Amino acid sequence: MALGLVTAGESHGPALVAIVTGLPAGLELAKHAIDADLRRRQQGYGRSPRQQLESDEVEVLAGLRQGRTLGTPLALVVRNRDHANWTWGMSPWPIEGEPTGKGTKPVSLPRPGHADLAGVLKYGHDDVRDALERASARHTAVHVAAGSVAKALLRALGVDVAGRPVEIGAATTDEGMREATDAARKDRDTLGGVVEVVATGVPPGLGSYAEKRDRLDARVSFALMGIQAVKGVEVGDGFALARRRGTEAHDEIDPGLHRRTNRAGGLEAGVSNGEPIVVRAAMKPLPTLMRPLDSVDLTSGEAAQALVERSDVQAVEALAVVAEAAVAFELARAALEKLGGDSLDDVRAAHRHYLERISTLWQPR
Ligand code: EPS
Repeated sequence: MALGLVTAGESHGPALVAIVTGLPAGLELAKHAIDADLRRRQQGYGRSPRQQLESDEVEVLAGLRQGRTLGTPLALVVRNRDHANWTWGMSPWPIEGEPTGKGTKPVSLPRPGHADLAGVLKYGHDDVRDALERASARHTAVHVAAGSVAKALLRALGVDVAGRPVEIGAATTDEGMREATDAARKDRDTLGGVVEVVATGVPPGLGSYAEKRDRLDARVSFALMGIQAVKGVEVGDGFALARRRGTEAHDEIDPGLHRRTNRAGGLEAGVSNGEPIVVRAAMKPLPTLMRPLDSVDLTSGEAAQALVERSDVQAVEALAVVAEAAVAFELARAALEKLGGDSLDDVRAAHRHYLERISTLWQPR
């Protein structure tokens, strides 16, 4: 069965939920490792006061026994602590009596760049909140939990996946990124940036050139583009390749079948080539602004300023963790397609057998 993921959960609802299907039995998971990834996602210099309210931790409701997967659907939950302030406004069921707490008044001022306007038009909501709650990047928390599980599986195959911010605003050094964040905070503005994810230890031959839906570069790009606020994805040298000549664009093959460069980012023709997989994602500046842009009040139809709310200044460090999770999940899916079995031992045996078969030609560095 293919590795699958479905999630549910609103930003200020009771909890976020993920169900991961298609995991082999016998994979050992550690709660502290998943929680550590959840914490990494919450940290970051530009995060909002919301992060002081949340202290994300995973609960497992199914699919795991004594820390080992059962080969059945794995159900993960991350609770929203902030829900305590929204129990009336975000209650799944109608509550009798006077509205109290947050989220009780309808939102009618859509933010340019958020899902607000499109969501209201598409679903016929009369409260922008009905759209923004699910569109919020809050539910990336549960994607990170699922990605952490995928990373445990990949680790069993010697694959490591790591994400990091490489640009915040236009800054590329740690100090510059901090300064840019401070300057934007002072101006009550927001920033975007670029993150890079590198996967090492990926064997050649994951993915396929046979159909576009099978191409691993397409699948990893899809996984990254599906993350909130991502507006661009690059594989290897990406757009820069378009400006080079062929002799300077490709990666020469040495006698050990390794590459002298890695401009392709470890992916050729949609298939991993044994070099590190290197992908980047570009994030637009966050659309919730303290200095709002022009919009329209949907109740009156009059010109108005967009909704003003607390916001992160930038969440690029968080995106690095979310992007790492997304790439890990897609690589785990591709690895199981090639090496899949009902138990982790089956997967490991298939991995060993495959590496042995190609070993006369190619060996890991
Ligand atoms: C988000 C808005 C902010 C962020 C949130 C994503 O939340 P709030 O509206 O409660 O201030 O903090 O991200 C998280 C809560 C999180 O855990 O990442 C948005 O509109 O996308």
